[in-house]
Amino acid sequence: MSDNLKVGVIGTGMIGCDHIRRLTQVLSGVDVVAVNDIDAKRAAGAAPAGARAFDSAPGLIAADEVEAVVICSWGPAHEDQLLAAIAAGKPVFCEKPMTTSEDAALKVMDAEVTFGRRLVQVGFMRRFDADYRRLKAVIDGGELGAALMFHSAHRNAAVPEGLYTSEMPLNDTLVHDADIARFLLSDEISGVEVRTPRRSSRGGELRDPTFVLLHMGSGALVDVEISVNIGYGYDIRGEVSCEAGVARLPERPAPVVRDSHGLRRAIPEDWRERFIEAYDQEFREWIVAAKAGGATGPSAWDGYAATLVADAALRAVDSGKLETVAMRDKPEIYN
Ligand code: NAD
Ligand code: ISE
Repeated sequence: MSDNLKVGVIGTGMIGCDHIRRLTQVLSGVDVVAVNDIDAKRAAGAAPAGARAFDSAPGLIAADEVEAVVICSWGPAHEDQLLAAIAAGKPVFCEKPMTTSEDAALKVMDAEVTFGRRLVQVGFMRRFDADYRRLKAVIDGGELGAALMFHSAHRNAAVPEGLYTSEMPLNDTLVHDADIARFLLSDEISGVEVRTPRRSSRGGELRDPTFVLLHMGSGALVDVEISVNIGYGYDIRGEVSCEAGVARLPERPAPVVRDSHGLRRAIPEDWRERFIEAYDQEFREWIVAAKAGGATGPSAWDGYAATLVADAALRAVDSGKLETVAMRDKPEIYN
């Protein structure tokens, strides 16, 4: 009998299929034994050899052959699926955003705290990216002194048709920058301001780009450019200004091309390409933790923090003011 972790994947859209590919073709120690999607045809088409396509997510979560769950459905569906996995005592990897409301995030945390230990890992893959990890090591090393500002740019080439609403740059995209700011600066976010510059004509009615200012507990400031329709590629940038120096993410390795357009390097097309190694590493570490019955890295606490920031950012768009982020006390299982 194989001791591979037997996983069920819920949501077989873009990232669900990409994760099924890495779980079946790239990583070891894991088998995808079950899939589910509200679109049954899509689930059947995505099921790897030997996997069973379930017609309901609760059915997949409860199945005896499923030891751990991977949730890649749309954000609003995550709450019920997470609660079912926790009730079943099964380790669960959930794509971001963990939830789309504070109330839902609190329910997930309460359920996990009642269970008594971590089961939930949230898909903030930047924490597993080697460049971000090295950047954090420089900041934590202390030789640059205290971090004062973090400049983050999060640029998507294009908006997937029908996927984006005006809220999504904040509750779907900003959550990554909020999470990585908390990770890099080892601090919580206490307030959010949002400014909306002149609208790009590329996005039609979409509010794009968006400029966000995150106030950290220490007083450090984080500015975030969210562009979801920039056209030229998927461009993630980050630079931390400290008391005694500045540290930034390196350029991605890519061939340097010289031709009639000049000297240039390719920019990744989308998140799949830019963060391919980070997703692999995130699942490598998750498989080890899930086999031991738990989770590692970004927790439900981190998912809750990001949800609060997205909520505050949405309020800040309307108010034009600094909106406070007030977190509850951190439960012991997240320390
Ligand atoms: P998608 O629309 O391509 O796929 C989502 C799939 O979930 C669809 O097939 C849909 O039918 C299915 N679904 C929706 N509700 C469901 C339910 N209740 N039960 C079962 N299936 C359901 O979207 P996507 O781009 O794959 O995004 C999925 C999730 O992953 C989102 O939360 C998104 O924010 C997140 N995501 C994360 C990253 C990352 O970089 N970490 C990248 C892309 C997407
Ligand atoms: C997508 O859902 C992701 O999570 C990507 O990492 C992010 O860059 C993109 O903006 C989101 O739509």
